[in-house]
Amino acid sequence: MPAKPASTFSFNHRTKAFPGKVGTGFPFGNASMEQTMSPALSNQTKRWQEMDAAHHLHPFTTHKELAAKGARVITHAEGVYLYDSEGKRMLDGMAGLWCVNVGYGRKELAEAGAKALTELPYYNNFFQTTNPYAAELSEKLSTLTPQGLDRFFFANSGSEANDSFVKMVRFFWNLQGRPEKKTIISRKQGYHGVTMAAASLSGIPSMHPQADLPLPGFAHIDYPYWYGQGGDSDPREFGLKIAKSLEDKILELGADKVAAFVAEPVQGAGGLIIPPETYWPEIQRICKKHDVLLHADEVICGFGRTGNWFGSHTFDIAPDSMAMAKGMTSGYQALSAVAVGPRMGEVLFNASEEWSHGFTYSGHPVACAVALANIEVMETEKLVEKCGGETGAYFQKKLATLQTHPLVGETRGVGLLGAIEIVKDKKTRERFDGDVGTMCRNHCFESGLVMRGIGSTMVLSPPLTISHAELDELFELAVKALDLTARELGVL
Ligand code: PXG
Repeated sequence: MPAKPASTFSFNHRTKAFPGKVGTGFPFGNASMEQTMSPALSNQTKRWQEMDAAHHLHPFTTHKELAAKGARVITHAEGVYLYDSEGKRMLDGMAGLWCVNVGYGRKELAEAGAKALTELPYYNNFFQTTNPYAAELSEKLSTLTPQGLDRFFFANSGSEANDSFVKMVRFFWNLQGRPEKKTIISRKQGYHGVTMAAASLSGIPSMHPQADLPLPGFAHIDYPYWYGQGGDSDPREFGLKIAKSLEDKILELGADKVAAFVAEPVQGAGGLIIPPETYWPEIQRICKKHDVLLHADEVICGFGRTGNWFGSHTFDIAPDSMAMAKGMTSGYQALSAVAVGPRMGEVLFNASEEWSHGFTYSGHPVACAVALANIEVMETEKLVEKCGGETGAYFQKKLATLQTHPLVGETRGVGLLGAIEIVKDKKTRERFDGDVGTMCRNHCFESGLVMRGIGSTMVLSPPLTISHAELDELFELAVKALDLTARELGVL
């Protein structure tokens, strides 16, 4: 029997039969928000689409395809709803890109940003200078992070935070007189960003060949995807088996050559992979045993998403360092940070040589002011407690009801993260040929819901402010989209 999951997670396994063909596991294949160019579009929309098609290179997009269809133009947003230039309303089941934790249209954040823009629109933190917002934010963050992670380096994106970590950990081992301890191990299907080092950390195969990545000094191991790869095994045993691949890799490379292990508490863009409960304790044991630093990528899990301030709290992880971004400002400003614990922190703070790294906008006053206001809203409205309590529980209860749908093989989730596995055969876990995630995602859009397709896994990550009534609407729309997908596949 599958192990009983910890109370905060839901693994609604329908079967543990051997899987058939699993999904492509390719998360970005269906990232674009395509729509059919319709002659009924307003002139203004058409004009924006033309400008965009002529001049705008989009992230993770096949531009020929986008130009033929025309981009959806999102013009405004309020609460959990997005509005496009044609006036269509969509419930944003993804909180933007897993980031708008306090919902759209929050005046508190806008006002804090406007105040900082008026008082100190910019000054840098180089040359022995700071600003009140960066100082206050770093102190505030130290009260929220796991024990000991009390020092912060600020950057502007998750990619930059992880890139900065790579440089930091190299510097750390150099200062320790261990310049050979440099290889960083991360996981297949991990997503850590797109800069050269962050993309090298990422384990999504399509992200490497175009830029001749990964760089030397990066290695990837298996990831704990029980539903897709665990077959008939007990999830607990599967968790241990996959954790062991870290030890195997460390021994293969030599522990004296391995600097750190980098992983998301829950893999997000790689398919919302929630590890079995045996996984994280074993990973931590292995890191300690071989003196390998543990870096938690909290870019999605941080700021309440899993029901605690950080995923490390939810999964009882004690990392040496963390990356955070997204929910830090609820996406209202571009801001990220690397948090470091005492081991790295003491060495970096006491180094007699200069830390030769930093961005023009590190600790930007406006971004830090917005982050402070964002955290205040989260605290005042008890959003983390709600995500770990009633809102999260209601979301997980509704998510679990989708298991009875003919297309759904498994649902799983934690806090306000949810995944729905679309399968052809619930017993064998065989997948449909073709991109059913995109098919379902398109039905979601048409029905007025933003839900993300990753291979044949649909994922949800709504704002933490979502109400029960809005969750009812979200799941009604999800069922509608699943029904339309089933019909298109000839199942219903
Ligand atoms: N780490 C994690 C865990 C992420 O999810 C990054 C780092 C990089 O952050 P920036 O700010 O550099 O993008 C991310 C970003 C998707 C999707 O479609 C997910 C991300 C970014 C874009 C798309 O799921 N995550």
